[in-house]
Amino acid sequence: MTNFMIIPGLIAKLLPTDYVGFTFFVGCMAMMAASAFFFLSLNQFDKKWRTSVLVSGLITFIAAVHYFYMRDYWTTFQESPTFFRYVDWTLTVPLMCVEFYLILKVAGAKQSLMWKMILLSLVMLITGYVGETIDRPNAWIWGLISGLAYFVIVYEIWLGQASKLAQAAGGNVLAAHKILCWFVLVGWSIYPLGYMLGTDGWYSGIHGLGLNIDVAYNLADAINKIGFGLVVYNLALQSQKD
Ligand SMILES: *C/C=C(C)/C=C/C=C(C)/C=C/C1=C(C)CCCC1(C)C
Repeated sequence: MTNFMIIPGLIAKLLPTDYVGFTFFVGCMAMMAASAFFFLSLNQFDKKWRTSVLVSGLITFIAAVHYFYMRDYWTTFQESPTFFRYVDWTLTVPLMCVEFYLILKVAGAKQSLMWKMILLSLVMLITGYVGETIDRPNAWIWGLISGLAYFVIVYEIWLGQASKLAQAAGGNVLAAHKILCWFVLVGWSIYPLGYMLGTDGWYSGIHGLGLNIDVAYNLADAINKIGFGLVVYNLALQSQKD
């Protein structure tokens, strides 16, 4: 490949034509800036909301650390850093499930709801990882199982117990819950699309679109981690005013 150069002991060169590397680079910056924003805003919130905003910051911070590593991995090897991608998600997606629980606590959400969502998210991610790495020939089957777990999460927050709690809470909490539901339905759906771009199956026809799996994942991460965090931040801000 002509796209990179390794000079031992020095940093790898990121070329302007390397658009995958560029999205990793911008991802580092965006996750870092968002973390600073959430952490530095903590003092303005009272106890009740501080944990939620703190978790928003932890999500983008954990992602930032992974992005710095993934950026270097990509510039050095020109290979998808799949393992660390999934390490990142395995830490941050359960934290997003915790966010749902935290904001619904006002309506009496139980920890069992949180654990159920965490378990579903782990099933979704572990089966996805198996399909992308260990058992690639059966990627579509693993993707399907992963997709089912994703579907149950979507059901839970849109129509299940979580949605009923949001209705009961009403006001700002209901409004924020609705937006988070859209993030999960639309924003998270970019991931299965990325998966199909990076694995073979009945859907391989979309490989011709010229999109790249890492660009899809990087874009989705920025939207979902920072956007999701901002919704929680805004909820804390609005609720403090009333
Ligand atoms: C910050 C990271 C987030 C919000 C990651 C979310 C990841 C997903 C929703 C992944 C879903 C997948 C499927 C639904 C099927 C194919 C395999 C996955 C793991 C890419």
